[in-house]
Amino acid sequence: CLDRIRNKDLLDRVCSPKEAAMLIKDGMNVATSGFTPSGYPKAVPMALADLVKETGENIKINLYTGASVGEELDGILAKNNLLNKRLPYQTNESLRNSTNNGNCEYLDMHLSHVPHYTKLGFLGKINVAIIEAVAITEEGHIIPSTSVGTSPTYIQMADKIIVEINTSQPLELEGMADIYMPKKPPFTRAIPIMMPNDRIGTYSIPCEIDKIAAIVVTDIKDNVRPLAPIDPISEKISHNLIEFLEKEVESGRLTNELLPLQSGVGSVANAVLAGLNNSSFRNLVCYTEVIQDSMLDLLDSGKVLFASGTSITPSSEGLERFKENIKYYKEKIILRPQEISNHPEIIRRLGIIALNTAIEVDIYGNVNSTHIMGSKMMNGIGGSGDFTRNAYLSIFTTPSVAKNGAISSVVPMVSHHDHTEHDVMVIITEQGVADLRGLSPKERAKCIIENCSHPDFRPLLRDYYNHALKNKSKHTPHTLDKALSWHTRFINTNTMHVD
Ligand code: 0RQ
Repeated sequence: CLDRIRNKDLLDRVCSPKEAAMLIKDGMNVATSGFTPSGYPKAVPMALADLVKETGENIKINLYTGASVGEELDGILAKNNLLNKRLPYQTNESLRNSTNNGNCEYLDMHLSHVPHYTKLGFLGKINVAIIEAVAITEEGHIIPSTSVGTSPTYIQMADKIIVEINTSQPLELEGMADIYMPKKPPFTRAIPIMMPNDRIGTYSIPCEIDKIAAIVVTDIKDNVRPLAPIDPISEKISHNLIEFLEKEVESGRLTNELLPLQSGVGSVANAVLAGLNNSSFRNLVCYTEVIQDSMLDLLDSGKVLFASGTSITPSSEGLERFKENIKYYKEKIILRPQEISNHPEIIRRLGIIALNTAIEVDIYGNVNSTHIMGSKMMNGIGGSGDFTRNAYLSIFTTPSVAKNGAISSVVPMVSHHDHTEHDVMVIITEQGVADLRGLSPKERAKCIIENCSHPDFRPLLRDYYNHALKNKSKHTPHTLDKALSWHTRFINTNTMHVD
């Protein structure tokens, strides 16, 4: 154990998950490590749920994480009704249900805002932080596992820290993280990342040793999410994206090496990245949040030379591959705090190509990435807003229809706004590409309808637009009582098609 807990004085703080869970009380703000089911604590939250079952105590906490975490944290706590509030991003079905049926408040935040809000005290005091680690150093500093997320800030701001040493996470992860913590605003200094592979910090997260209240040793593996197999629609989207980027190269606006790439989460994003492997682009670099399977493939093939992110979250097979070749990947991957991976200053400076997925887009280029039919939360905005607004080139992909063709992903007006028309440069579906740069609202509407909508819905979209054009105000033509009628039609009849 001494290779994992390197300060002998800390050994007497090793305890059972149950003893550690007893530090968590009703009403506390509990912050954890974890970013996309990766590197999140598992033993202590499960013990907390057991403890509550055993004692019948009424405990509800506010849970702050880096981003989505797995079943052993979000799932177990949501199922046992232990969550009062949750932020900033999630992908867990039980938590999604709990949020949508009103049992748990959910605050969907830009991921770069989380460390910022925490430092400034906007989220209240952090009573306890639970952090998964591969080891604690002699000084009491924490070596994170497969994600860094908001852990540095949570550790800095928490009253007490519970460390979960996870022995299923290889010790060789040490050296992959680059921990740099900007000073509290206002009047902060420039963050000295000039190139995506710049290292500017330390391998471990600074931690006041006396704040470590409990250490739990576990070997529970991350409950990584399976990715859907790449389907023909995603392949076509990927093909359209590559063709668009090739035209950018031809026009001289990009070179064959493109620019640092950011890619979002989910099956479509994974397929889009996978397509790059067969493209003519070379020597690519990624400055992103999440490193999924397709990124490992790109690193293996040499197509991508280097990737900076805040978490590694491959499928279970991908995770085994990662662990087997960890020495190789350590030279090619840097994990940064999400404060740095998602920082607007760096995204703008590096000139990033941001690739994210929409749930729906509207004819003027507004994007909804989070809500189904305006009210039902899917996952959350994650880092897509951080990257989109500050990108060199912001691109959204989506299949043109959802739910077996019953729903058009191109609608007159989005039922929820995440990314506004001001931030969205390019929309790509399997039907084609809408390049919105420099276009006015009316020009955008024609471009999106004609290039991106599904032929089954295109005449209806043209009808909507032409009808709206007859109104007095012609800058962004809308007929307000019809703008959301496609959604209400779906809610009432299970389809957006008109009889
Ligand atoms: O639901 O599984 O119940 O059928 O939405 O859709 O097509 O499987 O796509 O897995 O790529 O996820 C936007 C949700 C896409 C994801 C989103 C339904 C569809 C299905 C999922 P079912 P697909 P994906 C970096 C950036 C926001 C955060 C982000 C996401 C389900 O990419 O969460 O980008 N993005 N972060 O049926 C009704 C529509 C629909 C629809 C799809 N128009 N209407 N339902 N669906 N379109 C990462 C981080 O920040 C951590």
